[in-house]
Amino acid sequence: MSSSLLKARSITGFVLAAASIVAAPAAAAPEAIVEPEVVRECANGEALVTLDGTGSTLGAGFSLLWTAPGIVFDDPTSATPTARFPLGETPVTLSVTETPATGPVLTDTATLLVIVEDTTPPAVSATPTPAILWPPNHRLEAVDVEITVADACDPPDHVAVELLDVESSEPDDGTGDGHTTNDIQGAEPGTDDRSFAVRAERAGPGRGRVYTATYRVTDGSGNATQARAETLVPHDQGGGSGGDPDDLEEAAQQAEAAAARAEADYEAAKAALAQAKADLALRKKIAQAARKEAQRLRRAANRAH
Ligand SMILES: [Ca+2]
Ligand SMILES: [Ca+2]
Ligand SMILES: [Ca+2]
Repeated sequence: MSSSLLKARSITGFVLAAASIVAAPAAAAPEAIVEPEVVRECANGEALVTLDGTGSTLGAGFSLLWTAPGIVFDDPTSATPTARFPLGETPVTLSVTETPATGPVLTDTATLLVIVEDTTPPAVSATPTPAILWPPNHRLEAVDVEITVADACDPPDHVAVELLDVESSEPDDGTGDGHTTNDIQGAEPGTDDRSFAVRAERAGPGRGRVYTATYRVTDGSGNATQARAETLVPHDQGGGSGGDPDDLEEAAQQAEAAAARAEADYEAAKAALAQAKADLALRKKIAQAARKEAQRLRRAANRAH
């Protein structure tokens, strides 16, 4: 007995569970055969998919019909129809029907799943305005970040943008940067925050400061890309002239701080030296006292003999 005869069949609207009831000969029974799953990568929200029913019973007296919810096939009666399938899973049914000249109409059906998936993360660029802050006058300056997203599957408004953090390459209040704090303000990590403020300053002895805003952009299928927007506060304007008043002020502050540290070091060394001298004098006194005591004991011993 052919395995196909064990399948449930629909005969002019009645479903029969037992093949033995079907009167048609095994060789003539229709068979619907398809691959159980078809997986395609998404492009612009969908995939163009050509299905394959050529393994089914074909020929004179047999007809095919493909159906799927919301899907329009180019030719639903073809053995190899083509249709656009949306992102996600769509069940498809192939019915193969035999219409003999005489006798009952026999139908066999097979189902498959068309899976359109997005496995590609979005391409992202993050561009800050301004990208360079000058002069380094310690003022807070607004930074706006433009995020451009291109995803193979999702439209730009279907991706999620999240600010992860804004970081400075220098300490908030480091050496030679003007004694200010809260150099990054108005940034809300965890939200789609594309504007914040950063302080236009950098350490005088450094090589310039970089503020880096890091974003994570996630498409509708959970594929994520990180992008960085960097705003630079250069050490100088590249001429190396050193004539910028702010540079001079920074250099003066730096020199003052260095002088203060040297003075403190000197005082500490002097104190340590004084302590060492005092220790030395004390040890000398103890040694002298010990020597005197030793002499006294020796004289006392001589007298006793
Ligand atoms: Ca994608
Ligand atoms: Ca600061
Ligand atoms: Ca903000």
